[in-house]
Amino acid sequence: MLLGIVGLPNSGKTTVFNALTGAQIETTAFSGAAAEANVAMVKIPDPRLDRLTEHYNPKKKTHVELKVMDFAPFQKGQGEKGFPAKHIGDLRTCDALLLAVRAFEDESVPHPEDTVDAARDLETLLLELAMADLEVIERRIERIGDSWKRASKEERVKLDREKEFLEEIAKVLEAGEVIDSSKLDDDQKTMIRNFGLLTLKPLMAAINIHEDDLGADAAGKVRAALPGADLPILDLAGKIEMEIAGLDAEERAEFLSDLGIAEPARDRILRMAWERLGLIVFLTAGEDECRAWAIKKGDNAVTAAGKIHSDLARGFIRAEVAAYADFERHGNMQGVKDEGRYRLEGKDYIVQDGDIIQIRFNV
Ligand SMILES: Nc1nc2c(ncn2[C@@H]2O[C@H](COP(=O)(O)OP(=O)(O)OP(=O)(O)O)[C@@H](O)[C@H]2O)c(=O)[nH]1
Ligand SMILES: [Mg+2]
Repeated sequence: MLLGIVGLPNSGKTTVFNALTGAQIETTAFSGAAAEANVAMVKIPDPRLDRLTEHYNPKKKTHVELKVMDFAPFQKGQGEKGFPAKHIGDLRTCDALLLAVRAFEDESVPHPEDTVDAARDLETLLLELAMADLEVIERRIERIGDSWKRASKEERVKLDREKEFLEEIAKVLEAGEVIDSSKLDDDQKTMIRNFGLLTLKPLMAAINIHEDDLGADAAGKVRAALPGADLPILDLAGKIEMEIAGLDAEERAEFLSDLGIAEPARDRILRMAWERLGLIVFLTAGEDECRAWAIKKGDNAVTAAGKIHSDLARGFIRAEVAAYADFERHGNMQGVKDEGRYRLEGKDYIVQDGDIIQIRFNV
């Protein structure tokens, strides 16, 4: 899973990236459009995995990992061109985007619009994404025109249908609106699957506030100012959160309570991303390895098996399943079995968040 951080120059993208990943990339007031994208892996914290690891004492403990990329800034009003060409490919492969928006006042940090207005900037950013998508759609429409001339009668029918659909989408984007993917049929989804459209990705916004504004509900204000924007919004004091991310656990707890921050932004952002991506976690546990795995909500046992190894999906017989809550209540697996709650499930079983799974297979 790849989460991309995008935003206008000096909005605090790298600051948020550091807060999220614990990296210590330099942040500067000189927005450098030529900068390389920063990349880091984040281990998703999971108390259930910790508990299983304590119990089984395995050789290896493996968290679910999220890859995070901090991109160079969007330049306003330029669509794809406003974005370094070498990054656009990576940006289009992101599974979700975190839009970093500046709300902190600081005279030493220039703002491309000279004034700080988080709602305005978020709106700008959403428009930039739509413009970048529009370019992709228009390029494709042009190419359809070229192919049409050389196409057979049958192919033309197909191309016409595609063109008609893309023109519809272009209209939506031109109006600055978001494509509602829930209204697309499978055929339409297939047509645009490979475009990596930014506005179709799960989007989230992180409003970067000054620490003095903690508790002033900056996110709520942005939400109220943009009633049409359909994305989760949270706020964080980026600069402080970046410092917090560099502390060890004990110092961190103390620091957080001094500031009255209930939960580090890193955890809040990860949870938001998690929900937005529609992911759940299942666990495997044993003396070799305890591991957390991510799958989509609604995936079945065979898909889960395939995550672990393709052989397990191919030769799938049954999944042995225990709910984590049952394991926790008993403190061991034997208790779960004695209670008759250790289950055998078939291929169609829909995996639940926190399931501890062992696959029986035969290849
Ligand atoms: N006061 C204050 N300054 C911040 C905060 N977040 C970021 N800054 C400052 O704003 C400047 C830009 O921060 P970055 O995180 O580098 O912003 P960016 O969006 O990555 O910038 P570019 O990638 O260059 O566009 C730096 O000088 C930061 O110290 C904040 O929450 N409060
Ligand atoms: Mg940066």
